[in-house]
Amino acid sequence: MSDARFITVEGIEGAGKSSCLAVIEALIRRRGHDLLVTREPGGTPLGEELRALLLGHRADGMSDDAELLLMFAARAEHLYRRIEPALAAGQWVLCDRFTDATYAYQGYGRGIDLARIATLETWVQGGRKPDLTLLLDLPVEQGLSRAGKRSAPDRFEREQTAFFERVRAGYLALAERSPQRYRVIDASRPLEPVAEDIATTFATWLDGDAR
Ligand code: Z5A
Repeated sequence: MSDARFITVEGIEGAGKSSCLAVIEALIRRRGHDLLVTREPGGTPLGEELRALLLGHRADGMSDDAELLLMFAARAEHLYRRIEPALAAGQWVLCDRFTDATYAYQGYGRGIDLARIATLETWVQGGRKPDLTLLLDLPVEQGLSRAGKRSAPDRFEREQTAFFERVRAGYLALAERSPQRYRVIDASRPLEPVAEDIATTFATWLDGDAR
């Protein structure tokens, strides 16, 4: 049986996912594992086209249900073309966001019933879930301030603070519900201690309670 693992990284705007993904990637490669690094929405040619639709601005906006279904359409393609084949071939998968982002943003953020998301999750993923999810948690104001220093905001980044407060609370609720799978990292600190915490957390998970 393959010992490949599926690891996801989550967090609100400006949590520092990109920086932390590089740290985790280095840790996994250092242990000699073959690795696919990917992201959602995206990760395939069709998925990247859907990402552009999802993040882009339209004069007439986008309904919440359309947004939810496009997220899962991109995910179905991603699982079918990249994630499942990689895991089956023994390759580890490190993914920047996955279905927890749908619960957090479309569920807690937009207010879509979580049971409807769960139905789509079962349909698209069967029993597939990440083995480990690192949640980079920090206060919303701090995240928005970090993110604000970057380029022009996308459709999600233009949401108000209250939206991101709901998303953050949603992530923390998800982490509380699945303590076996989640590790919450205090991402409000400078990058160096955050990276050290990730390294320790990851090593402990790998050597201890991983499958
Ligand atoms: N979305 C959804 O709604 N539903 C779904 O199912 C999925 C996604 C899968 C795009 O995702 C949007 O899709 C996302 C949710 C939605 N929208 N939002 N918000 P994305 O992951 O591509 O977008 P993002 O959240 O903007 O991620 P990002 O670009 O990777 O940014 P980040 O997580 O904030 O990370 P960063 O670029 O590493 O850090 C931001 C800045 O802070 C940067 O200047 C860093 O140098 C700095 N930084 C990072 N860490 C630190 C520390 N520790 N101290 C100080 N400064 C730091």
